[in-house]
Amino acid sequence: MAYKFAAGVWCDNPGASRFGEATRTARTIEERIKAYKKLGLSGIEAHDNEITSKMAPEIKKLLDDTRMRVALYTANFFWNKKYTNGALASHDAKVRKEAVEQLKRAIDTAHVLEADVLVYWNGQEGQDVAFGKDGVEALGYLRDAFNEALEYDATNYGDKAIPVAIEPKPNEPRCSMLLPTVGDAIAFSYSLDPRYQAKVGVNPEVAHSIMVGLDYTKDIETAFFHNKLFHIHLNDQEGPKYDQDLPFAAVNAKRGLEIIACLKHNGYGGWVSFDLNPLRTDAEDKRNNIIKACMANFKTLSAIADRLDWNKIKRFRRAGDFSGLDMYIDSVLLSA
Ligand code: GCO
Ligand code: MN
Repeated sequence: MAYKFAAGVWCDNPGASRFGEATRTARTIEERIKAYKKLGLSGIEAHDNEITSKMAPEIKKLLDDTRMRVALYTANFFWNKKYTNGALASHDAKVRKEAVEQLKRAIDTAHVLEADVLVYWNGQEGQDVAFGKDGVEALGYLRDAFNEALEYDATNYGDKAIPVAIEPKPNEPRCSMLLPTVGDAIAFSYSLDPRYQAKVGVNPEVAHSIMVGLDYTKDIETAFFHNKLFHIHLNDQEGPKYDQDLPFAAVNAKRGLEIIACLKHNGYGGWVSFDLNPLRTDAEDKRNNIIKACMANFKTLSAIADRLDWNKIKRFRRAGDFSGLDMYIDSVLLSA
């Protein structure tokens, strides 16, 4: 099966962080699109401050010429200081109104770019200190904002209304974030106007599940069960710590194999998309190594997943022989 690979344009960055200045030059969006094409990606992802509404028609032309697509488009609700204490779910009605307007403009631009999914990442929605926010109130604001944006899309674009995927994250940048897990995001989707509930799914990210000790495969299985796996952000993470955005399966190959096997087993037909942060030590000519690593790991593990004998796996499961199962999986993985 041929997979469509995509990566965020933010994954090719100059390497500046809270703790150190840039170690690489900054590339234009056009340069990044061309570089991604060369790497073998067929999709890009972007925020509304990376591909603005003004840039969109030109960028769309370049994408068409290079036979690339926008896999994901999203409103940036975390960078601007007006969103320091939240955007769509802010306690401040003026901020919420501005955020909803920004979301409607992002929907318009997503249509110009013919993006496949509109993602909502929970960014600055949350609190840093005890008693910091009334979560019930905040979820209500978020629900109202979603309903307004979904209504806008349905009214203006009818059948072409774009699917929305919520990307949950438990913490970072806030200490406790609203919609921390895949389960929370799916439950939230059922609080929306029933006319639009089927339009809203999830975009689970490997690192975001591992950060709080959750199992990514269980998260995507839950999303499959609810028909809500609209998109995926693959990467890896070394247990509960800050969000690392490491190459997919670079830390845990067996879990990577399980993720791919789960995607295949459940007939996932969407984008295989990577959300990454290249190491600051990667110099100019190594800046896209992390994307290469993801594609190589995915392809290698995908070939191994095809060699798995599902009848055998089911027999081990039925017999409750989980050490036998683990030895079988190791034998397929490690003899590859
Ligand atoms: C993170 C998030 C973001 C989002 C992106 C798209 O850094 O924790 O993963 O990278 O995926 O902003 O909404
Ligand atoms: Mn992500």
